[in-house]
Amino acid sequence: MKLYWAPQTRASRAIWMLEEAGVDYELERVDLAAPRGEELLAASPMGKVPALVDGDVKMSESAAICIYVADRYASGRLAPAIEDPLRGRFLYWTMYTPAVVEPSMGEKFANVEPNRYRSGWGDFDSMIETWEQALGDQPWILGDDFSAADVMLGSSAVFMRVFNMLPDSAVLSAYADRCLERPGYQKALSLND
Ligand SMILES: N[C@@H](CCC(=O)N[C@@H](CS)C(=O)NCC(=O)O)C(=O)O
Repeated sequence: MKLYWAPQTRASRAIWMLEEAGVDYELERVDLAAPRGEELLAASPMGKVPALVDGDVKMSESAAICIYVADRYASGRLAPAIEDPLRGRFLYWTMYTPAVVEPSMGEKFANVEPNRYRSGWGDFDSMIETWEQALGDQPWILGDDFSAADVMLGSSAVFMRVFNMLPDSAVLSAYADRCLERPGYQKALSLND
């Protein structure tokens, strides 16, 4: 399995995910300033990272990669099985990052006036409030068990902290700390240096 990555990008999520799954993988570093090769473009027609090639599987989008790796290599461990009632919550929260967290963060960062009723992602404040309420006092978004959904959400919480966008929230701050304690995330972050 080959992961196309570049330091300081969303590819860290995919590396963290592969580490959690405990699978063997090879990293192919991408120079984001250079033209992309054929294999990367087959996995990611926009030439973005992360992109994954696993035999005949060629794919991109960090959330999709997390779900794929969890289902294919750690089902029941990092993703509830299809028939598990927690599956719906798992999918919802894995997709929360690209569908809600990132667009509302982008809007806030760019100082765009939000409209929580018109936008599919609501707005930054309702995004945070919904996330905090869902976590409550449980360690992970599905409860006691860490899952691929936490890779997506945890990396977003840490990213927000780095950009001083993480609000004064004890719940999200403790969550970011818990994520940072995971060896797989530490391994992924160490590649950024
Ligand atoms: N929605 C995608 C976003 C991927 C993305 O934007 N990747 C950036 C790095 S964080 C990239 O490859 N940028 C280089 C480019 O667009 O040329 C995901 O979550 O994987």
